[in-house]
Amino acid sequence: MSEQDLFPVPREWAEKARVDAAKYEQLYGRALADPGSFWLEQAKRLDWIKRPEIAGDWSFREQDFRIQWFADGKLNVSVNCVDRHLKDKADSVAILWEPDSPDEAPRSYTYRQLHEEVCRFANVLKGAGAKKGDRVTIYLPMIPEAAFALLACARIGAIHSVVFGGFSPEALAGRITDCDSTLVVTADEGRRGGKKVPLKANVDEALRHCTSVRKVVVVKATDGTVAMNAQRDIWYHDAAADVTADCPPEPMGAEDPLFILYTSGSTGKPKGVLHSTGGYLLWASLTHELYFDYRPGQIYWCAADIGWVTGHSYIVYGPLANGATTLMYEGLPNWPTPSRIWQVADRHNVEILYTAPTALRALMKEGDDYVKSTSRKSLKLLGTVGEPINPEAWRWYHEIVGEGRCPIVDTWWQTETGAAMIAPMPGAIDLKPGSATKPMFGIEPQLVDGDGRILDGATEGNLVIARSWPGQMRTVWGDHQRFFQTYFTTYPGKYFTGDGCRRDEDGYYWITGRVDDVINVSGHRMGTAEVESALVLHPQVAEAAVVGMPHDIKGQGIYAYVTLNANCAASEELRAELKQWVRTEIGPIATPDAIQFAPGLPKTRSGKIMRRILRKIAEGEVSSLGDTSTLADPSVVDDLVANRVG
Ligand code: 6R9
Repeated sequence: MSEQDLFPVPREWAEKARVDAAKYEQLYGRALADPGSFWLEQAKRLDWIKRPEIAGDWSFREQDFRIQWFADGKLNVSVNCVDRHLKDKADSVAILWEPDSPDEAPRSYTYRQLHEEVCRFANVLKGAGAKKGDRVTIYLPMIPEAAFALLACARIGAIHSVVFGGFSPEALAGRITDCDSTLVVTADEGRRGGKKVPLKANVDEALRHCTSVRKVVVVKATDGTVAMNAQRDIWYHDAAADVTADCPPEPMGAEDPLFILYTSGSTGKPKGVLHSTGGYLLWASLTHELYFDYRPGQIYWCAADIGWVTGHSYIVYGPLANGATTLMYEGLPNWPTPSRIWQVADRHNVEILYTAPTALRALMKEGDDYVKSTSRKSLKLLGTVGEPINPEAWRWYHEIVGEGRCPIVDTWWQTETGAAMIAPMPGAIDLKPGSATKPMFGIEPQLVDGDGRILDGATEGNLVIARSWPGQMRTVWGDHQRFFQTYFTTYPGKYFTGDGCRRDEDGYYWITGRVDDVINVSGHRMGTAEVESALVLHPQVAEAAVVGMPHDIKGQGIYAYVTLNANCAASEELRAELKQWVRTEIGPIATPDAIQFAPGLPKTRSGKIMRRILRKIAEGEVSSLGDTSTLADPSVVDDLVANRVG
């Protein structure tokens, strides 16, 4: 299949579209020409305590750097996601929960029940001392209480920081300490693919290194035995029995923080990406409705984990702001069988499914029978996110899973952007497999060369966004300078995404992947610097350099070059030990796929590691290493090539 394949908008989609091709062009033009009135009108989709009179107020330049949206508005996010639907949707299902094991019964919560759960949870948090502006770290499995906890924080104005349940105690401790969380919400254990995850024990371990935490609220999820510290730990079910289901929402400024979410960058420790209350919610809600063409009554399933931004924006905030029925799944797409994801879709009559290319590639490998043995008749639209989708996986998703009838909505965005930025609006944009297609209203993408020159027409370059949008992150928690430095100095006056991108003759955008030292493993961002830091903590490691390597299922794998201390010998045992070491330091998702012991790394005379060469070797492209003459010791390259792993 060639990249030139075009899948025109089906007639029935164009006819019923909220936004068809002509309207897309018109609204896209208006949002750029008259952003003030456009965004104030869009803001009406939210319920405000005080409706804003100003839209964007921003500058990406150093002298007056600021990003604000709807700054004079006041609202509460939990009211927008719950209370306002009580008028006409109290008895429709808000959250539909599918447990890890198919033998267990699903659970569902109507908007009325969700209201009660959120208020009760909010009162428990208050009882544990949380108040407006406090940071609450949430380390939970994919259970309904995770959604309640997020909304409960929003209700009282506490800032949540969700840490993915697969992260290690060390990674958790770092994220708790960075934002001085006073409260942690966790569960006894998590369950995924039939395996238990000792969440509470991990919290206990993490808190040996943290001084800010006063209370730990523990949700009983599996009934596993856990140690409880009488001064510090509270069982959620005990505390919930002692509070009422009445909790007045805290009025919040649109610019007040809603949450922090840590994400990997190209340097140093993970950054606490901070999102706002008003602009973020507007962006999540608008993009959820338009990109998934969400209609009342539809069952919508975003198969991400709440520990990632996709879970925040497209399991919780976007769909609930729109009064949707959002399905939350505790387990893995391929357990206990590679049919599970489709079985879940059938069981709940899912109409909209949103997942990641890495999951599709893994399922594709198992063969079509696992798909064809299921019905999938309910499916109407299929979304993807997290990394570029290769045309083979796109075609499989379209032909085999969707039987040719479902548009594939490939959404490009980032933790930093809050919600989707470039994607095909299903009634408006013809599809090209592998292209995220066209920008959302108000998004002005540009491609620039290394010197920041704007490239016109069909071309390839670095992807920047030339103006602010409501869902943009507002700062890096505790380090506003790092925020400016990371995103606005490479190409002054523009937001730099870190992604490379091509634009074709039709103005379609094709994301080509990261151009910085961030790798994308199974759709999860990993800073190579983080893995390197973990490796050099090992007593036998002198130096480490980590790069991405191509991987059939994960998209990219982690390839680590390790130089040992003098007197330390390379061995298979040590290789296994180092892999385990990184797992323990960061979490299973950071486990290196390959470790090559290297007596020396290719460095310039000024001591900089030439990653370009290391990447080529990891990719197996040893015949095109380019110029190595500027290396301090060109001979190290021969050793690296000779001892390549894989
Ligand atoms: C939402 C999310 C962001 C990075 C981003 C890019 C890659 C995400 C993509 C995509 C091509 C898509 N990415 N979606 N690349 N096509 N549809 O994934 O956020 O975890 O912060 O990752 O993921 O490289 O810069 P995050």
